[in-house]
Amino acid sequence: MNPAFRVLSARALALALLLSVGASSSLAFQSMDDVRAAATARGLTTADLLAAAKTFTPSGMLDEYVMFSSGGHSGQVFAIGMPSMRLLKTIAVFTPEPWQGWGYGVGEEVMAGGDYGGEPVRWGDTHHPALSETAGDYDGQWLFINDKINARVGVIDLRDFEAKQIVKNPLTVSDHGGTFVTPNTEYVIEGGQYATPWGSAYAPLSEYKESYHGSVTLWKFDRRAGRIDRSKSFAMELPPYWQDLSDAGKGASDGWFFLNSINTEMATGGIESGNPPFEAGVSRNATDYLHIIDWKGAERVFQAGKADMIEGFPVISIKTAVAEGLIYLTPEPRSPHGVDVAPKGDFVVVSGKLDPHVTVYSTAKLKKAVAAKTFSGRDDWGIPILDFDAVVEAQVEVGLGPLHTQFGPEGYAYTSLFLDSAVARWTMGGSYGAGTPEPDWTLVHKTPVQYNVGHIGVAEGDTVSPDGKYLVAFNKWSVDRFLPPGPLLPQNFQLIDIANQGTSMPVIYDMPIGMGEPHYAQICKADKLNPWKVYPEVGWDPLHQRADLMAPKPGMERVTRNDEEGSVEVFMTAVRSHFKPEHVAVKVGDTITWRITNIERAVDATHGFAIPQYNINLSLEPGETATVEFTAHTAGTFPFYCSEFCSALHLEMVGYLLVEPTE
Ligand code: K7E
Ligand code: RUQ
Ligand code: CUA
Repeated sequence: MNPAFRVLSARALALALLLSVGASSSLAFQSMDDVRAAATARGLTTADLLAAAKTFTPSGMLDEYVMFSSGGHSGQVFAIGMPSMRLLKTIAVFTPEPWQGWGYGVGEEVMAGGDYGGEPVRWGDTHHPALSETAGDYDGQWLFINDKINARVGVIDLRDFEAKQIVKNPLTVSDHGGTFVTPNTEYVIEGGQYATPWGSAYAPLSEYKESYHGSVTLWKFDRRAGRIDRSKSFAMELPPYWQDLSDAGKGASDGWFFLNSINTEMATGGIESGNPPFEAGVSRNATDYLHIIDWKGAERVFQAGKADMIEGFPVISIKTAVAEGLIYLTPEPRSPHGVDVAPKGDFVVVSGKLDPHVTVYSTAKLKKAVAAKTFSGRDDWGIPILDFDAVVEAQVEVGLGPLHTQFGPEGYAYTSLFLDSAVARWTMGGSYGAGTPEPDWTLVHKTPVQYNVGHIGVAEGDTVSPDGKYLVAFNKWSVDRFLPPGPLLPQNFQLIDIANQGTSMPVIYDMPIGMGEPHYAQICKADKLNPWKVYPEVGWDPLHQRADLMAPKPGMERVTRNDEEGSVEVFMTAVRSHFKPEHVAVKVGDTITWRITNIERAVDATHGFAIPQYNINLSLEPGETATVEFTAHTAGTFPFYCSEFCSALHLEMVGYLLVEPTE
């Protein structure tokens, strides 16, 4: 064959290919020149384009991670895809959420578990989500979240991303240490915070030392039931030191957990009490106490019946804990905040807002000091204080206002610096030292963030095997990062690329989280999660996660009235695009039990069910059944309708509730 012809035909082929691609998509004619032109028009730099390439997630592409963020005083939890930083779902927990039907027909039963006399509390202040773990690694099954303002714990089932249980702490009204879980989710731990008398009863502040208590509660999690088992849960009394953040040991420190404290001064005031101003009062001492607690020992002591009943709840007294060797203290830099256990459990990192160092305790040294009784003294409750120098491995100067630490896979640790508005990367030593090119226990780099960072989260960053790759800075202030939606500005979640070693750690995305004030988040590999796309069967009861035998099914729709009792039962189905039955006639004063099933099997075919004036709005996902009970208190004509746009005939998905006056 003539070589020239061969060249020509290859060219012709390429041209034909180009044209055929071009015919189906104009993208074939886009080039890097177009990218450059678009970037220039918007003033984007090469670094911006690189950040976009690392985060931009085209339609249909799925995220690699799901971040579960606390929702702060929204009372909820946010599920956010990473690296796209797209909000996937607000998970309703402590606060009603109409688009999920939470608190408007369903959800009340879960929320009622957190009521404790007085008016039902219908919001929460969520701080620390904790994913369930197996062998110290996220298993993608459950999520726990504390409510700091009322001392409650929520349990979320990750099969459907819905809250299933709320438990109220009987001992206190204030929690902050947790939730976090032990390495096999044996316990969900909730450390109290601001000390109160037991049960938050009244006692004057002058009786602070005698009558006010700290505590930590170990909620037993029953994985099979998917619920906290209150009957197997217990608490430990602690001094009224305002315990703060906490973390469970793992690996080398399995069987222990660590809690810090911010007010060993036991200051409760205040100008009125003649003390120095409050803030100075609680941070007068040079150090506070890290609490080191043997939970496996505490479990044995509890099971041996050595707990006292307080507010109907078993509590191991400090006296018993000291006698049984369950609790130790050691000094920690003043105004400490975060305490975080390294992946192998061999180091415990504490940072104090008023000290520019992170303080690294060695598990081996802690154990040795406990065994050798290397005590520097005892506190007022007789708790042994381990000598600081005997248990500290290193102190690393990282910057101003260190708060929280997370870990990477290769031996880097990351600490948020509130006052510096930066995230520090530093190297660990010991068995991690070989993983990083820099010397052990040294600051490597600081990335500025915008602004006032609180927690940080690294992908799987507090498990036994951190992924690294991404770090998110949960910034308290955003100031100038977004268009101002009035004076209440959103918090700023900043995604940082930590895939490279050394000093490369750029911010690659900003996400305004315009709801609540998130604190901590845990970041789970998406392939560990395996949520249902539709409920397993038609007639599924999500609260109990089983088929409901009473669920209305096609062919058995009806309205039955018991004249004697004045009760009405409705069996209704919902399917595109009608409710059946469409008319429900009752009389004023009737008690109504309204059962409704979404009989759809198609993914995403959700129907709503809303009744005006009766404060009812359900979200019925495919297969879901729900039961609402109410009294027909108001006579009138009430068109109920589907509140989810489900089909072309969605607006026609309607019916009438007729409530006939009795006289
Ligand atoms: Cu975990 Cu915000 Cu509750 Cu630190 S706290 S910042
Ligand atoms: S109608 S498709 Cu409510 Cu204006 Cu929306
Ligand atoms: Cu069903 Cu809209």
